[in-house]
This record gives sequence, structure tokens and C-alpha cells, in this order.
Amino acid sequence: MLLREDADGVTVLPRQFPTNRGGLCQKGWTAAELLDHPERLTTPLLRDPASGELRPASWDAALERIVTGIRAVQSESGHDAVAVFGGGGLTNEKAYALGKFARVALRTRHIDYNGRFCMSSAAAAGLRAFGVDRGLPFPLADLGRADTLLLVGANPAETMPPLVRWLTEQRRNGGRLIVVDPRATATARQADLHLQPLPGTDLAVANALLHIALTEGWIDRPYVAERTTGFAAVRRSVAAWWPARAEQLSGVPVADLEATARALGTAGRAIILTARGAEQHAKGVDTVTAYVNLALALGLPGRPGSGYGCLTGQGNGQGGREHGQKADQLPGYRRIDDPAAREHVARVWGVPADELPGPGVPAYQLLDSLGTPGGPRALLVLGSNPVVSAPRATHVERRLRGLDLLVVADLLLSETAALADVVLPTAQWAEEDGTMTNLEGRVLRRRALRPPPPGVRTDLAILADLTTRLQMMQGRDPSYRPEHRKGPFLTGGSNGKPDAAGAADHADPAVVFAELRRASAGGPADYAGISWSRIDAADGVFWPCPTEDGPDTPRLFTDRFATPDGRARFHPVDHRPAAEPVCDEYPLHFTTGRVLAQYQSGTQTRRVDGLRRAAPDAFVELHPDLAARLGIGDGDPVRVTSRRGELRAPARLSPTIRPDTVFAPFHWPGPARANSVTNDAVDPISGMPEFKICAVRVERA
Ligand SMILES: Nc1nc2c(c(=O)[nH]1)N[C@H]1C(S)=C(S)[C@@H](COP(=O)(O)OP(=O)(O)OC[C@H]3O[C@@H](n4cnc5c(=O)[nH]c(N)nc54)[C@H](O)[C@@H]3O)O[C@H]1N2
Ligand SMILES: Nc1nc2c(c(=O)[nH]1)N[C@H]1C(S)=C(S)[C@@H](COP(=O)(O)OP(=O)(O)OC[C@H]3O[C@@H](n4cnc5c(=O)[nH]c(N)nc54)[C@H](O)[C@@H]3O)O[C@H]1N2
Ligand SMILES: [Mo]
Repeated sequence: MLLREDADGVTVLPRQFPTNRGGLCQKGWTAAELLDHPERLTTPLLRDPASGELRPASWDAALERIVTGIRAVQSESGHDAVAVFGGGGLTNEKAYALGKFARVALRTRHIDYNGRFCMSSAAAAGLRAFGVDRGLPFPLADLGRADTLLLVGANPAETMPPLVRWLTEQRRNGGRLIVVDPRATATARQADLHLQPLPGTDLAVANALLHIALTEGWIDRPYVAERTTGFAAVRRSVAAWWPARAEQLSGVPVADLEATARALGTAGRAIILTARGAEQHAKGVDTVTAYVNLALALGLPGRPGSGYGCLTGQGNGQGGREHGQKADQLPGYRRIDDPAAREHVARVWGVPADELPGPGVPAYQLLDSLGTPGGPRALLVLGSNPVVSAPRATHVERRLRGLDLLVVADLLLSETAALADVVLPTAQWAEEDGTMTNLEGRVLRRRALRPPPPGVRTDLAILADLTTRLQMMQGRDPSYRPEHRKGPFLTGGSNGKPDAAGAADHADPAVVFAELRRASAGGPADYAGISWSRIDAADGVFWPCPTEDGPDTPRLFTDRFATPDGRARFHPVDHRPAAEPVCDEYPLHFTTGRVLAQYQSGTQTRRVDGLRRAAPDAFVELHPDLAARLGIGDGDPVRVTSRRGELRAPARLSPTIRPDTVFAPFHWPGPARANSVTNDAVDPISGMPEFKICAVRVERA
């Protein structure tokens, strides 16, 4: 998008761009409203021990409270007593700086981020099948050329409006769109065929589709023989998934399964995409794997206009998962337990490799361990609001309250910030430079339009300052005196000393990006050849891009996969029931998701007038037949109860949802918080929580 600032403030203008063709959704149009929002934080806040309230404080007092708090818990309980929680909305530079801050300044293994709740299942499935995880291994424009497009658990009409034009184009070109969703969403209503399975049965549907493709002879045998390994075991495993069995489990009629398999199996070009509906399950990795198996068996990945992809969620959902915010990761999508990766990154960071901590634990496990014996006692949060967005949120809230020190950097007083001991006011998108990587693996610039408001600092400046203070405090500089804190390193820029590691320079995103390029060099997500000027000259640069004068990679897998032998891997996977089956006491399936006019935990969008008018309140969506059975009318207050808690919101009756399933969006806090109800069971491989299914009871409140 383009931004214009004049006497009336900042205006968002659409920009012609190959990804969105100038399209923006309402949240984009209204985003400028938050820049000057009256509730914008403009001063640090410190919790007053006497009154228990958050009070304005100086930066010096706030940062000093943080470093003394960190030092106190670390000297008692070791480096791992401090944890960091990041976000997929942060720029690449910030995600990178946060990972380095955790490993080098705090020397803790405990860092993870909200992408664990978002992309982790598709990432893990992509890694094990293809050897690399890039949301779309092909340009988005390919969607418009597919003869058949299968969307599994995705509602882009509400969640990615700019993408819808590709779906429209696809159908204009005569293509077929098939949507798999327990609700007849705005996306499903545009489809040629809508499969409406019971939540949590996508894996069985995928295995049945492959079963049919095998029976009908639609397998691409030369492709399977030349480009993959492991098909025999998968063929055996789907033999038991005859369509009638999948119908019984999922409720999707055999005829629809057959029509879907035929549309995919006989298409010249076909694309299968998954999103959170299929992925946010305790079997999310296996479910995505089942769709990847299907795509591989049909010979799709690596063929132009065909393939498997995952619709990445957050603003920087892709880049945010590449440069070290993940518990097991170093920059460039390297593994932190890989000795060669440790050597390389430690050299860039100027520390001994054996000083780098090992892998930490996935986000939910981390949140669940806070303040428990042996768990972290201090937490620093940047770019997430887990009080609203984490599963089993009442429990998570309790864990956060049990910390010795909670620090939140945010632009607004989010529900999580409201619990913090220290709140740091931070800059937002239009106020800082940086890069983001979109779902195609295309690295893009984000340009500062204006400086942050007085009193507000950027995340990078905050991390740089904390690093400097910690280094001085940890005695690396024996001449440290409190008055040094007021030195030039507070504002960034190179002061040369006393910080040998140059921490202060890291307030500058250009310095951080230059270092990110070196740290990522040679890794799977190699940014070494990507400069800001090259991004400007092209419409973004696709990783991997190892050299400045060499090509980038818009299309992966054309002749080999990123595995040691260049072949993709099949993995046999089987259906298993949801972690929490329905029973007499909790007889209904509960699932969650999004609405068009609200974003995530809602910190930002609940404060924008136009969006609040469009989607003012939470609701519980249920089928009129179910509502009649329960004596609930449209608009009646209802209570949804699970073993973990309850939510209260008005009923919204809709014939578009399955009668055995209820849905609620997760954007609201307080009594309407959907995550009071959700299950904290997680996928054993990815750590993804089961946001999309648990057992509930519904009654009039
Ligand atoms: N308006 C808006 N847009 C957003 C966001 C937002 O908060 N608001 N968030 C962004 C982010 S971070 C993300 S990750 C993306 C998410 O984008 P999507 O994945 O499209 O969003 P969801 O609404 O979470 O889930 C999609 C659909 O999954 C369906 N579903 C539920 N359970 C199941 C199931 O078991 N199987 C199947 N097949 N489907 C199921 C739901 O009915 C829902 O329609 O959106 C991004 N865009
Ligand atoms: N029940 C249920 N729960 C879900 C999901 C679901 O489908 N169902 N989806 C999950 C998914 S996919 C996601 S991505 C998560 C998202 O949920 P969260 O992780 O809570 O993400 P946001 O709501 O985007 O929170 C971002 C916070 O950071 C602040 N912020 C924004 N930009 C910046 C910045 O540059 N710096 C700093 N320091 N702060 C910033 C915002 O004001 C906001 O308070 O929710 C997950 N939770
Ligand atoms: Mo997400």
C-alpha cells in the first residue's frame, strides 16, 4: 500500500502490486486510524507495588526495572528463568533481533512465538515432505491458472480478501473451486463444490481422495517413481480408506468425494491449499501431510500452475518463522541443534558456539510452564496478546499472573499488557523501516512514513538498549555506572564503546538486515543476496537468493526438492479422533475462527470505529435446528461450556453451519473469549494447539 500524510492525517492508498493488484481489505484502509489513536501508549508504564496499578514512568526507570528483574531471577534460577514470546507480525529485522536477544543477551533457550499457533503444522509437514517450508512454493498468480483449486479449512473471502481476485480469475478461466469447511462460509458459497465435514476429519477425507485416485488410476506414476520416495507405505495405508468409511466419519457424501478426486486427478493443473481449519488440530501435521501425499501422488508439486501450498496468516507469518523466533531455530531457517548451523551463526554473532543455548519448547508448553517449579519466572512479550489468543486462556492468564516479571511491548494496552509489571510503548508499521516476507517467500520493504510519536521507541531500539544494559550489568564492562545508561547507545547509532558487540547499532533496521543476510547465508531461507535496493528495484525478491547478482527463486521444486537426495518424501498417516471426543455432558463440537472486520486478538481492530461498527460483538453461530432443540432464539444470550471454561455471547442462527457444530470467533476478550473454552491439547510434532475442535455444551444464558 501507499501512504500519504497531509493535514488530515495519514491516508492509505492502494498500490498496484502483482500480489494484490491494488486491492486492500477494510482493515488495510482503516489501519491509519490507529496511528493517532487516543489510546495509543506514549509512555512506559510501571506497576506500582503499593496500589498495584500501572503508572507512567520514565524509560530509564522502566528499562532498569527490567534488567534488574532479569538479573534477579537469572542469578537465582539460571539463564532459562527468562523467556521471550514473539509474533509473526514483527518485521524480519525484529524477529531476527528478538531471537538473537534471547540467545546472546539473555542466553536463554526459552523463546517461541505466536506463529506456533498459526503456521507450525503446515511448516512441519512441508519440512518433512519437501525439505523446506515456504507457504507457497510458487507465485500467487498461479492460483488463477489452476483448473482445479481445493481449499481445505480456509476462508479467504473473510481472512485474505485481496486473494479473492485470484479465485475469481481462476473461475473466469473455467477452473473449478472446491472448498472444505464445516461452515458454508463466504468462500464456500463461491465454490463449485462445498464439502462440509465434521471438524477434525480432514485427514480421513484426504486419505479417501487418494484411495479413489488410486482406484481410478489417476496417480502420476513416472513422477512418483522419479521424484519421490515412500509411496508404497502410503498406498497401503490409504487402502483402508474406502470412500464410504470416510463418509461415515466426516459426513461428506461419497459422490462429493468422488467428484473432488476426479476434479483433482483429471485436471491439467491443480492446486491444493490448506489453512488453519485443517491445521489447528492435535493432528494438524498429519492432516497436512495427507494432503501433501495426495498432491505428490498426483504429481502436482513443482509443476507450474500446480502444487501444494499453505495460506500463511499474519503480516509477516512467513518471514517471522525463518529467522530465529522459533524455539528450535537459528536465522535462515537453520536448526539450533545442528552443529554446523551453530558454528556459522555464532561466528556472525561473535560468540562461542557452545555458548548458544539449545532448543526451547513450543509456545503453549512455554506459556504453561511460566512460574511453575523449574519454569521461567520472567517473560518478555513482543507482538502477541496471549491472554486472548492462547488456548485454555484462563489457565494461561493464571500462569502469566504467577510470574515474577512480565514485560510487554505494545502500541496499545492489550489484555496481556494490562497484566504486565512493565509496559513499553512501541512504534507501529508506518513508523519504522524493515522487511516482511509474504506467503510466496517474497521479501518486501516496509517503509517508515513518519517517526514514532514522542515518548515511543521502536522494538529494535528497546532490544538494543536492553542488550547494552544487560551486558554492562553482567560485568562485561567493569567501568559500568548507572549514568552510562544515559549515553548515546540509548538512541542507537554507533558509539564504538563501551559495548564491543555493537548492541546499540542494532536499533537501526538497516544494520540488522545486513547482519540477518550474513546469518542466513547458506541456510534454507538464504537472504544473502537480498538488499533493500534490490527489493526496491524488483517487486520484492523471493528466497532463497544466495548472491546479489544471481537469481532469486519465485518457483521452488521445479527439478528437485530441498531434501538431501532431491526427492519429496511420502509419509503414511492415519486418522485419529479429536483429543476431546463429544459425550453426554459435552455433546457438541466447538470450532473457532475469524470474521472479516476483526483482526486476531482484536487489540487493534476493536479500537477502530468503522470496524467496530461492522463487527461490534462476539457471537455464537449455531444451526436453527440445533437452536430450536435447545430453545434458543436468534440474538439470545448463550453460554458455551467446556471442561476448561465458558464463553457468553449472543446466538447467531445460521443454516450454513453443521447442526452438530457451533462456531465462535476468537477476537474478543472477557466473558466472550472463545479461548476460555478451547482445548490445550497440542500436536506432538508441531506443538500446534487444537483450536479448531473441542467438546462443549450450549445453553441459554
Ligand atoms: N479478517 C481477518 N483476517 C485475517 C485474520 C483475522 O484475525 N481477521 N488473521 C490472519 C491470520 S493470523 C490467519 S492465520 C489467517 C487465517 O485464515 P483462515 O484459516 O482462512 O481462518 P480461520 O477463520 O481461522 O479458519 C478458516 C476456516 O476453517 C474452518 N474450520 C473450522 N474447523 C475446521 C475443520 O476441522 N476442518 C476444516 N476443513 N475447516 C475447519 C472455519 O469454519 C473457518 O471458516 O487469517 C489472516 N487474516
Ligand atoms: N480460538 C482460536 N485462537 C486462536 C486462533 C484461532 O483460529 N482460534 N488463531 C491463532 C492464530 S493463527 C494466531 S496468528 C494468533 C494471533 O493472536 P496474537 O498472537 O495475540 O496476535 P495479535 O492479536 O496480532 O497480537 C499482536 C499484539 O501485538 C501488538 N503489536 C502489533 N504490532 C506490533 C509490533 O510491531 N511490535 C509490538 N511490540 N507489538 C505489536 C498488537 O497491538 C497486539 O496487541 O491467535 C491464535 N489463536
Ligand atoms: Mo495466524
